[in-house]
Amino acid sequence: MKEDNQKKSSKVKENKQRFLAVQADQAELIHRPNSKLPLGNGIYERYRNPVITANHIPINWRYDLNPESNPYFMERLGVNATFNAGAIYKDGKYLLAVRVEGVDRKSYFAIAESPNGIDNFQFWEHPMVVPETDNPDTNIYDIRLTEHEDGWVYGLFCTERKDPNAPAGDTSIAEAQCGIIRSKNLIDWERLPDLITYSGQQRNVVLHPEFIDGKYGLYTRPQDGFISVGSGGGIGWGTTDSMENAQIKKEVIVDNKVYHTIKELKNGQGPPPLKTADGWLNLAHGVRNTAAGLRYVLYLFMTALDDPSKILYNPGGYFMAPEGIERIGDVSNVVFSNGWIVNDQDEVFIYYASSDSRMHVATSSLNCLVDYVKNTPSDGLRSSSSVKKINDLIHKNKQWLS
Ligand code: M1P
Repeated sequence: MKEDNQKKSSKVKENKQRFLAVQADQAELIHRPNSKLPLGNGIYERYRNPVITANHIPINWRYDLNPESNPYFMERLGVNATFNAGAIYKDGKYLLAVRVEGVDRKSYFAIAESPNGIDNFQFWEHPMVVPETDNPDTNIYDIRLTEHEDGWVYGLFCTERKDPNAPAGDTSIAEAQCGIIRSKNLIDWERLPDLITYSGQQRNVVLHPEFIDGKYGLYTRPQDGFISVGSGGGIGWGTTDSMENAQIKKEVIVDNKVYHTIKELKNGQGPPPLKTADGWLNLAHGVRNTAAGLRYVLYLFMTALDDPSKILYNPGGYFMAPEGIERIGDVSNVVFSNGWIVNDQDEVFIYYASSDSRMHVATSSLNCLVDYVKNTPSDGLRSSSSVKKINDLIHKNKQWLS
C-alpha cells in the first residue's frame, strides 16, 4: 500500500514536470519575437516565423491534466494543423478565426489574438461553438469574417456533408455548401440557414462589407463537384435581400478561370475586399495543375466602388506563391488566404496559410497595394506579349542606367 502511494506520488511529480516543460516550450514559441525577412519584393514583406502553428493550441485543449485519468501525460486530443484563418481588427487587437484541424480530420474554428499582428498570438479560452442546422455539418472550414455595416459580424464558411447521392460503398464523395453564423461579441454565435444558390456546390463564399443597392452582396464559387469545379468555377457575385434566409437567384461570374494562367483550373475569393479611394481591393487564390499536383497561389484585383462585380484592374501573374518551407505540408505547394486586416495606420496584414499546415503574415500598406494593382500590367496570355513587356521596360529604364 505504502509502495503504491509512493509510486503514485512520483508519477504525479513526473507528470507535473512534463506539464511544466511542455508549458515552458509553448510559452517560448508564443512569445518568440517575429521579424521581417530582409529585402522582400517592394510589394509586401514576409516574416521569419509562422504566426500560428499546431503547437500554439492551448495545452489544456489537448492533454488531460489529471494524473489519475492520464497517468502517462499523453496528448488525448491531438491537433494536426492550424490554417486558413478569417481575420478581424477589433479594439486595437488583431484577431484570427483559425481553422484548427484535429488528428481526427475534423476542423473547427478558434480565435487567436495578438497585440501587434505579427507575433504573440494566443488562443481565447474556448474554441468557437458553431451551432448546427437540422442537417448537421460533418466538417466546417475556411471561415471569412465580415464586419457588415448592418452591425453584425458574419462568419461565412464551408460546410461539408457526405453527398446524399453518393453511390453505395463510396465513402468519400462530399458536398460543399456555405454555412452562415453571426455575432456581436465573437463569442456567442447565431447559426443562420445555409446559403441557397442554384449552381451545384459552393466553396469560398464571402460577404461584402457594405449594402449594394440595399442588398447583401456575396462572392461565390459555383462548382459542379466537390474538388473539381467542372463546368462551374470563377469568382461569382450575387445579392440577397436578407442574411436570415440568404438566397442568390442570379449569379454572375466576376473573375473567370483562364487557360494557361495562374488560375487555369479554379480560383476563389479570399477575404472580404478592402475599401480604398480607387476601388475595392480583392485578394483571391488561383489554382493550376502540375505534374506534382495542384499549385495554389494568391493574386489581387480591384473592382469598382459602386459595382463590386466590375473589375477595374487585374495585375497579371501571382502576388504571392509558396516559398521555402511554405511549399511543404499536408497539401504541399499551397498558399491560401481568407483573412487580412487594415489597422489605424493603413498598414495591411495579410494572413496566409502555407500548404494547409500553418499560418503566416505578410505586411504592406494600402497605398502600396493600390499602386501594385494599378501599375502591374495584366497577363498578356502569350509568351510574345511577356517578352514585349520586358523589352518596353528595358527601353524605359535606359535613361536610369546611364
Ligand atoms: O488544399 C488547398 C485548399 O483546397 C480547397 O480550396 P478550393 O476549394 O479553392 O480548391 C479547400 O479545401 C481549402 O481549405 C484548402 O486550403
